[in-house]
Amino acid sequence: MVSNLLKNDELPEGDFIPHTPVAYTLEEMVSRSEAFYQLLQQRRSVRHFAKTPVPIEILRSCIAAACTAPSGANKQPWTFCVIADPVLKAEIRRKAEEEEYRSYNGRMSDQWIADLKPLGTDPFKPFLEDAPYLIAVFKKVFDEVNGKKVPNYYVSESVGIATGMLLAALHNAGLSSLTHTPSPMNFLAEILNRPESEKAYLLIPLGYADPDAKVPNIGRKPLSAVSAEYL
Ligand code: IYR
Repeated sequence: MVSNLLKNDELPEGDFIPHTPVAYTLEEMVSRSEAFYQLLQQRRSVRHFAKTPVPIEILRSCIAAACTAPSGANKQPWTFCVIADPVLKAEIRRKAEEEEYRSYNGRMSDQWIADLKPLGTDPFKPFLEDAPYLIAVFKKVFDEVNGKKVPNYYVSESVGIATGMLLAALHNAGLSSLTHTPSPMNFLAEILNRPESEKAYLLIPLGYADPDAKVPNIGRKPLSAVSAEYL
């Protein structure tokens, strides 16, 4: 009932601070937006990694960048697990390949398999051991506060945005990555001993691309096909 709603001047007050966004000239805005697009349009999903080590500080900065993402009620409902331990990587590969074998041999539709043909994917996932790091992204369906379950909101949207920002940050740092979706991926929470509140969202192998890495010859849709302007 409308009479139950609080009026604006009755709403509980938060703590507000001034915000001054960085200001650019119009020319700078045009050139920065174009340069950012040029940077991102070079990003590719990579499935062949060099075993060359990557300094952990780079990952920490990229994860920190991802965590600046907006989220429902600012709950920041994500955990980014960084895995370099070869034993854990081998276990993750073994479980992922087990699931993927079933997916490629019956769980995925013929149409799905046909749609994946241009990508050249298969159930074998050596990149899960070759990549120096895996980042397992978990969504926090709820928070645990003093033993109580407190809800989070728009969890998939929030974690999707943060993960997109992570991919952009990794690319910006000069690293290659892959958004890998072994399905189902409940095994990740088990292997990594995550709490009940966390559900696996995505697995991101990353590192330097192998110098001989090849990527599929596929393109992006033109802007006219993916946007509509109502000016
Ligand atoms: N998860 C499988 C299959 C797969 C599905 C989609 I949709 C892709 O864009 C790519 C792969 C795999 O990772 O091989």
